[in-house]
Amino acid sequence: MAALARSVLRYSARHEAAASESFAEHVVHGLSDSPKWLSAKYFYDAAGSELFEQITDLPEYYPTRTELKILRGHAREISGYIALSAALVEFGTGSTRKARILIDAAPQLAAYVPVDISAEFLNQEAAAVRRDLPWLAVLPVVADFTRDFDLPPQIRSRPRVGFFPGSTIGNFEPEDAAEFLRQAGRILGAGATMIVGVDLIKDEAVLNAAYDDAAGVTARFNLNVLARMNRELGGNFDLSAFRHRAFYNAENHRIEMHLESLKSQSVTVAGHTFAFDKGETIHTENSYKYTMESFRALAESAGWRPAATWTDENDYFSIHALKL
Ligand code: AVI
Repeated sequence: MAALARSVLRYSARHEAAASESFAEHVVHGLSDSPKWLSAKYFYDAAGSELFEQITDLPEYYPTRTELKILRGHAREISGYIALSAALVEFGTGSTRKARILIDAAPQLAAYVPVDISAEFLNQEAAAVRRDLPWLAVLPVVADFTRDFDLPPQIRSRPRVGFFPGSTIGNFEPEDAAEFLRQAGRILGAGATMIVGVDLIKDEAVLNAAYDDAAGVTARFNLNVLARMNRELGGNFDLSAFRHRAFYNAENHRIEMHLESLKSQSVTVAGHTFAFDKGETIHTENSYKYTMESFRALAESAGWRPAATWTDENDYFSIHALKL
């Protein structure tokens, strides 16, 4: 598959100030902190997006496959939560594959509004959906879906259904996830429905393997952020002097990804020099896992009423329908 040149914001800023920073400012900010950290949104340059696509096909990475199975197996029931002549608003459309399953099962839909920060990628995807589904009004919106944005005026009088698959919500800190849901509610308006894919807490060995695959694709995905800093910010990271680490932090219900320095070293990037001790890490991602109940409680705290939940036979992944 061709590299997806998408730069979807897949991670909310850990610090409020970080939201408006440039990549260079962000790197200086995160690497000056103790412990060092970077926002996972910087994983997704063209190379990182391509590596993420490869991750979704790995035998160990169950979320994508499992969510697709739940969507296909329950598409008709899920479509029961979609009102007549509604608009489906997808937050952060990395690929339209999942939305198409819903659209196929919900002929009552009148419009599809994919929202993404990458105009080029979004317009390509929108053109393909228009070609395949000529009866559907396809109205792409170029926006950072983690911020406030305006819906197209054409859907002003239509019922709205939000769609946020992939457990991307797990890459937000829980308080940011609640804030995102609150904001999605404000954007979608009274009477809206939201359909959200959420990864579930499970056996730690299954979780650890999903983020540390035998083929080393997730390691390359993580290390790519160092290569990106070298390419874009004149960095001199030696990728062989860092290793990928991923583990489930049971206390905080999250997978943590880190890049661990294999030796004591100094690295220069964005015009600044940073010292690393041997064993010191850069914390690059959190991927929160929920129980069905803990996610429903989070949604309720954000003003949504949990209406239905679907899962797979192993209870690995869940899809929630929420109502405003
Ligand atoms: C995009 N997001 C839902 C992925 C996840 O599972 O948290 C990103 C990822 N990181 C490592 N593997 C996949």
